[in-house]
Amino acid sequence: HDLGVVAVGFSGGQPKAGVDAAPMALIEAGLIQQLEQDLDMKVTYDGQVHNYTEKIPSEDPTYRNMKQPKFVSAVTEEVSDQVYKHAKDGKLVLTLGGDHSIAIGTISGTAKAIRERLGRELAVIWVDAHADINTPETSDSGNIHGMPVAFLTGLATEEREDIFGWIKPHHRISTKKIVYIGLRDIDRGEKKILKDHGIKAFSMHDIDRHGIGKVMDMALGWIGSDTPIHLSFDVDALDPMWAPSTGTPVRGGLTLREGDFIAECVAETGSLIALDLVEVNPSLDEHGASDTVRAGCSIVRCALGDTLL
Ligand code: DIR
Ligand code: MN
Ligand code: MN
Ligand code: MN
Repeated sequence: HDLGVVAVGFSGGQPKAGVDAAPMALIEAGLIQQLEQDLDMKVTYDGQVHNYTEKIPSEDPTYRNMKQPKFVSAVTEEVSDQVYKHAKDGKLVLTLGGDHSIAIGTISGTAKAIRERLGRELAVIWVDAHADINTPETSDSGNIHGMPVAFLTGLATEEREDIFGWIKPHHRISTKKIVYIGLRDIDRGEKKILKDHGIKAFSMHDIDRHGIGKVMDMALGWIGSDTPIHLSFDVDALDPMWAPSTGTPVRGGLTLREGDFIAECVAETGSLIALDLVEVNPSLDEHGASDTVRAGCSIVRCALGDTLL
């Protein structure tokens, strides 16, 4: 398989430094070699972790409650183009974040490429403790990493070209084509949005009730076979026991095996066209971040087709 890798060293969608160092930590742990050698993938990677310093605006005041709106908008617009270029060539795209605001770029890029190449709509599987579907108005924090799904679905829009006005209809996805897995920390405003729009979501409660096997059957059943899938995996979906090095850990999460299992099930569909791995923050662990980095590498390998037997 042909794989395009984009390394996005970006932390501007949330306040904690360090998440920008994740792509290098994942690559230094041997991720790209593992994909080439163990999974026989043909990898296209420009060899750089992009930090987009050239995109830092001279001033970037809070706008409609969004923090660093111009910087996040400019970086995600660039990421969208990077991901689009790989996807339109028919490559599977792996994006290593970075905080989850970068999914505004990755998913808008694949949505556009899949429309052009296949005339199809994209489905998104969003694995996360959080729904990341706040609009600027419902957000308490103002952190844009809590808003990407609102911008991608058009629930949030903005005219200003320099503050996400670049997002056009061909970049967007339908609220009916997104499925959440692993939710357990949802803001009040987000709960209302999920309910009002009938968005499919499997919380930790659903996983406890049915088991992860049944939940994956239901999640993939909702999407339907033969629909291109973009998997956006926030490492904080895993329990902090397995992935402590992340900006907003929430206890009561997925086990390491449940995380890998989700990725394996998506791989088995044969419909995966892009994968994001985000919110690994190597600086946030007193024991060093090796557990979280290893968990991240494992999820990527599983999603890209590594099997136990
Ligand atoms: C919260 C936290 N819902 C917010 N979101 C996080 O800031 O909007 N997303 N941590 O990953
Ligand atoms: Mn997230
Ligand atoms: Mn999260
Ligand atoms: Mn988070």
